[in-house]
Amino acid sequence: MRLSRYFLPVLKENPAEAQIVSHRYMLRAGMIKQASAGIYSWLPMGYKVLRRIEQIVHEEQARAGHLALLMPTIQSADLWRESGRYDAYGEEMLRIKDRGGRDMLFSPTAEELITDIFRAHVGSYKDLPLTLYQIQWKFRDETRPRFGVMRGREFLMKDGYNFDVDKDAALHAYNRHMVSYLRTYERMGLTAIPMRADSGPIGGDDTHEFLVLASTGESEVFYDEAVTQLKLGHRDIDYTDRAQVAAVCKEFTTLYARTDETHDPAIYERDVPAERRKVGRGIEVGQIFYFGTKYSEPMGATVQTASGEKVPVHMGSHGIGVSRLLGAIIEASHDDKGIIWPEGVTPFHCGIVNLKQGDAEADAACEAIYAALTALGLDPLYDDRDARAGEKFATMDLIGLPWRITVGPRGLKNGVVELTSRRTGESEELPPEQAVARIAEIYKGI
Ligand code: P5A
Repeated sequence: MRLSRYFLPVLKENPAEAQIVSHRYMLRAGMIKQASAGIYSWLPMGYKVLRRIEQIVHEEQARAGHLALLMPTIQSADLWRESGRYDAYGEEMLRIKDRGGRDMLFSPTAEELITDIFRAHVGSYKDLPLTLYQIQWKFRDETRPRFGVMRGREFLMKDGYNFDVDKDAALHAYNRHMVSYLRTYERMGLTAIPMRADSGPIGGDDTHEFLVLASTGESEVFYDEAVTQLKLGHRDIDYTDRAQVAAVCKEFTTLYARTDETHDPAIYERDVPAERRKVGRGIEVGQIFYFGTKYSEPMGATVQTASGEKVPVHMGSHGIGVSRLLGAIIEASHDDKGIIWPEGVTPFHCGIVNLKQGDAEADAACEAIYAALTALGLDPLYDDRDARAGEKFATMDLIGLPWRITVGPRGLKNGVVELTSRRTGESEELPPEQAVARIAEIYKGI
């Protein structure tokens, strides 16, 4: 993409309404625009990152054997009356009447709708295990929408639902989600710590939240410092192997890590050596639940077991805050000049800065680098504007592309361009072809 043809409405001034850094940078980098309280339009670069995040979620869900579908945002109140949640959900639910006076709602979550799909089409244990998920907009009329996409009213969620014949199988689904979520967040450059949590209006006793440590997080967290060192890495995990998956979960949940809802000072002091006891704040980027037959029983979603018995199906649900993740990633990865995108989610793989637009040699070198990167399947952003070098650097730093190739007449005289890491600020001079090869190498396998 050429910046002169792109729509990147960068703001020079700090927007007064933004209280935290991710909100400030998302507005300044022209990624989002508020439409009304807690509701945003996604401008091209913001939308691009959102889609990158969605893609990683889809890839990791497919790896775990889960199937994507899409359900409507507007649902009938009748289904929610069957589960008993229509009255229980409260003010957060946006209630709507259609022209016929029927009660409708904008889905804050979709346990009822998925249970209705299940009961209509599945009746035998032979069709299980089954996990269906979607990435779809949700609406929750939060009392205090704030911090931009972090706590929106309309927000994008990945919501998944597992159906299993008994509790053991459903707990394997729970564990499988935990492991696949760990991999999902790691690919986005995040350390998200599973912490035992409260289940709230979704229900059930078994639930973990995934928290990214950040001083601006909304939850207070208590953890063993050693938990921040755990990594899944490139381990090859067989998601159908119950023992293997359970062992990984044990590894990630044995050390103490709790939110203020579940914190137990006595256990904390007993189990964590004093020098490793940490208190901080965290951003909740996901939550998984096992709630058994809470929905299947009242809604009559049953399966026939191998012995011919008809039993309510065992379920859980699992959510990732897809739009919230943009804010969480920026909170975890930025400096005072702007965003620093992890390679896994960056909107463009690298920037190309032409220090002297209009200089025949510099223009030709930039064009050649742009063409070479594009031919390798990479997506560069070429700042081809007729602007001062300082302005170009400031824009690149703000929008946070992890790599920048700087091209100017002086370097070209010696046959070199400059390759700069946004994260470390370190630069290296090398011939243009080598700069291209290095970028290609960096993104191999990401
Ligand atoms: C799990 C999927 C559920 O709703 N039902 C279906 C279960 N879980 S949850 O924890 O309530 O939400 C899942 C994740 O969505 C994000 N989230 C939000 N993101 C932005 N703005 C909001 N107002 C908001 N509310 C929830 C969180 O990341 C949460 O973990």
